[in-house]
Amino acid sequence: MPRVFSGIQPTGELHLGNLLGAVRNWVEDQHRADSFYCVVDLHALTVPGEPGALGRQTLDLAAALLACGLDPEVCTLFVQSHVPEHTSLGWIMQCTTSFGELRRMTQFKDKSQGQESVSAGLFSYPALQAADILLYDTDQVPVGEDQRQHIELTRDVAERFNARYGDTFVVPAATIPRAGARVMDLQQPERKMSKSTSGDAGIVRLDDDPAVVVKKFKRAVTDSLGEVRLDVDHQPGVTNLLSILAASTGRSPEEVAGAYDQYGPLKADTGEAVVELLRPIQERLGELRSDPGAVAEALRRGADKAGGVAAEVLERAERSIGLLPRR
Ligand code: ATP
Ligand code: LTN
Repeated sequence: MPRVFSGIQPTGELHLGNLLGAVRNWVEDQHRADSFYCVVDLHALTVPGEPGALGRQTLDLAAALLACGLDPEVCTLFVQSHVPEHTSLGWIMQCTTSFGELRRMTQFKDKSQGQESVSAGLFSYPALQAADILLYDTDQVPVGEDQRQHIELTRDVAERFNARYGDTFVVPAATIPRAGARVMDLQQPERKMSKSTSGDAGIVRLDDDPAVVVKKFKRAVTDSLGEVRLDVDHQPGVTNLLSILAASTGRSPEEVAGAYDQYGPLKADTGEAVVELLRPIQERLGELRSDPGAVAEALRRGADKAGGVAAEVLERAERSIGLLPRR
């Protein structure tokens, strides 16, 4: 069985982009691969947050992932800070990654822009991400399009380490979905929908009321061309709606584009399709939120299992380098 690993930051509530770009595929992958999914709370420390809020956000995100269909009996769901091997290998990865490589990362450029103060952690973030992935002998990393560059860096770093110290790490590959890999903000369709930067009208949260979802799609920004075509450059809003409708109904964007010639019906149908997609998730989310003890217990078992694998791989890496063994 292939090994799958992916991560998500507890920086806010899960949204439609997370679901279509990543989490939906995690749910499928858990049945065909040995799958590890991690709430990367240490990555969330790279940008300022409300003191004391991270634990609650971590538990709530874990509940949302279970509501989406992750089954803790089938996959391993855990919290990054519960497995300290991540930071140990993270340091080793920082020392295997160059300043120039990190400087080229577009997520760093986006997230540091306009900030008064930028943490060193935000800059070295992709080295910790590489450690997350390499610690599990990962073959495949299911992510949205925005993470492609980080996975490429992880491959480069793994290959460099293997060449320098001998064969140690499995070199992973990104798996990016055909439809839904880049869901855009409904109000600013040239920007991706994001937990931490989208405004309320631009983002569809997993627990938005059905009436709210329909309204957000009705008000989605389109253009004045009056044509329904897949054209990211000239019609980013319309193209986004077509991609969302396609990804939500299992059709191709081309097929969906051929079925509409007006914006009103396209917006209404996309809203309805998303409401249907979210309905079963919202039902389960209500149940899970009322039993936080069960979610915390699932995370404890996940960390025990993940920690076993991570400890072995970290020790392998330390031996490859030639650090003095403790015993
Ligand atoms: P943040 O705003 O804090 O960076 P985010 O909303 O971008 O958060 P992440 O936690 O960084 O979400 O990403 C979790 C997963 O969801 C990743 O695999 C990422 O590629 C995917 N993802 C995030 N946003 C989108 C999007 N708009 N469309 C498709 N996939 C997305
Ligand atoms: N960088 C990712 C989150 C992330 C991740 C990972 C994804 C951290 N570690 C390991 C895949 C594998 C993001 O910003 N979405």
